[in-house]
Amino acid sequence: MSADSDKPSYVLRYFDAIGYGESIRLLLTAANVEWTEERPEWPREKPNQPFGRLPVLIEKSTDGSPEFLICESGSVERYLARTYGFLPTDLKKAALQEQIRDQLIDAIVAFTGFVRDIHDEDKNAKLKTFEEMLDKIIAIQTKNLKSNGNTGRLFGDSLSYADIATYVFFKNVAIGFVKFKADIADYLKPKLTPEIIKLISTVETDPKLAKNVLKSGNLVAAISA
Ligand SMILES: N[C@@H](CCC(=O)N[C@@H](CS)C(=O)NCC(=O)O)C(=O)O
Repeated sequence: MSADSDKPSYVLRYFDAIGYGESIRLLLTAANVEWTEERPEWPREKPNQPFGRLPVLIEKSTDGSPEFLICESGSVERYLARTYGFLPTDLKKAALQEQIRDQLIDAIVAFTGFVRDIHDEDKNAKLKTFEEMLDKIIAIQTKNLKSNGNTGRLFGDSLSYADIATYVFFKNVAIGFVKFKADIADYLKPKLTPEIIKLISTVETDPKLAKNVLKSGNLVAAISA
């Protein structure tokens, strides 16, 4: 399916990692817009970014209006999700999806604390915090998936922002975090419920995402191996 030429095109500036870039990649893919990726030389390019960090998204319109630059992954994701219909226009319904993403990011930040801490005692305490958050996330998401009829979707019957954010969270944990904690997938796998496994497989096989979803790794394979 070719991208629509009346839609803006995009450049995503990010590192070669799942991290905070993958939900943006998948939203751009699902939106069926033209986009490319740029890997700035780091840290040389750091001072040239709006907030000094990545990701940064550049939107190029088709009507000659100036480029629109936006950073902070959550803001970028919501901008795209709202623009291309992966978040509902109803503010309350949208907030229910946004809260899911924010809880997931808290767990990512907790894991980053574990990675950065060099003191064993603190390090283990941070890992425990991450693990507790992970348990909570799995329990909440499983309940949400059950109340949506166990269809592999968190809301309604089509791909949503919350589905993408949740899929990317588990991709970060099972594939992205391996280089910091080699046994993380073994730790995660027994905790995953059938409802979450179904969400992962539903997102990974969604035709809208087919072009790019496997480039950062096959999550279904990673959690079933
Ligand atoms: N709150 C920011 C965090 C962004 C962030 O931590 N970016 C990291 C990469 S994942 C970065 O740019 N690191 C390089 C640096 O800080 O110099 C967001 O959500 O976009």
